[in-house]
Amino acid sequence: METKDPFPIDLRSDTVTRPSSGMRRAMAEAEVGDDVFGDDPTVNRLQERVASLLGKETALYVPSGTMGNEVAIRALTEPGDEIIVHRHSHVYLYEGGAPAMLSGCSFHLLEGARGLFDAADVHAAVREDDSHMPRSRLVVLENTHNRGGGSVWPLAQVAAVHRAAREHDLRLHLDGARLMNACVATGHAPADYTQYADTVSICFSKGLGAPVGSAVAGTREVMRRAHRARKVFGGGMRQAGVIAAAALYALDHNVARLAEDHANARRLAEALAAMPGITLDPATVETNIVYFDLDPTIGADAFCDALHEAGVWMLSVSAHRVRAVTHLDVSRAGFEKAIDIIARTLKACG
Ligand code: TLP
Repeated sequence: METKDPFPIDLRSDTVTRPSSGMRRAMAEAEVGDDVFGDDPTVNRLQERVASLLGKETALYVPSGTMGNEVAIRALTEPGDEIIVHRHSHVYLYEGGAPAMLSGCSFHLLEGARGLFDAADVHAAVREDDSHMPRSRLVVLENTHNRGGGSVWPLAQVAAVHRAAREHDLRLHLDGARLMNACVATGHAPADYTQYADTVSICFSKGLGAPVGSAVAGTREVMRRAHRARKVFGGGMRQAGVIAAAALYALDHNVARLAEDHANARRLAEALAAMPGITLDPATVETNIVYFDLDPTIGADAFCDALHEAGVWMLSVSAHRVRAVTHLDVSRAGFEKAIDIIARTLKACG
């Protein structure tokens, strides 16, 4: 594993990683064809690999996590349907209103600590069968939960939510952009979670280090609809084997090492928690995402600007809240350097 430790140290997201030389070699050597005709051998290999990894009949390669979620939503719903989802979920907050725009769906928003909810919340959210009301149709879970701080869904809670959904004949989509983080953190296999989902999306371009690409998986019947939606949404790609090769490389080389990102996140969280002016409980850091709060006298925008200047990049997410995400382009030594810079910047801001 090469250690690049570029400077500045970019912790805004795990999407910022650059393909390693091994990954670039795999991309350069990829066998390709026209994937809209279905004959890119590398894309086909990736799709088979993902279907088997996720325990689903078939999988579809898509350009982004957003498209993976949105083709799944389009495949599982009809216009007028309502989607039951946590109010901090990616599909609601960060996909530009796509379920409304592309699938004609509205949302029923749930509360719950760290992006999680339970079976009782689903029961309470389901609408009566009454023509005045939208039709409850789909539950979306996010694992790990991004805004929830990289939180991991307990398996029993996923099973209970799934049971509740089925009692009302609802479908379930799992936004598994960081599902591999959940698996590495818990030791569960992906299929342990995905057995409860009709469709599941995963991303190669987050902690797995690929430059682009996601996949969505499900039954052949549902994925036929998803495949159609991918074309309609403009996601049909041609010689996509060049990027699918990066995803295959990521699955071969970058899954088990997510444990290092989790350890680095915990180390960063412990160091931040010890700094005056920062509120953070390191025990809440389960995977690679660290959120922390600044004293009311320190604005998150000003703090992040000062940090940026000093060479550590983080995201200001609200007035006094900041996000840092660990990933494979920053080693433990890089984090020690970042911690030093953060402590000095905080002192100057305080
Ligand atoms: N998340 C990005 C931003 O959009 C916030 C990030 O930096 O974390 N599901 C989840 C849970 C995600 O966190 C993301 C990306 C997506 C879906 C969408 O993936 P892309 O960016 O590939 O469309």
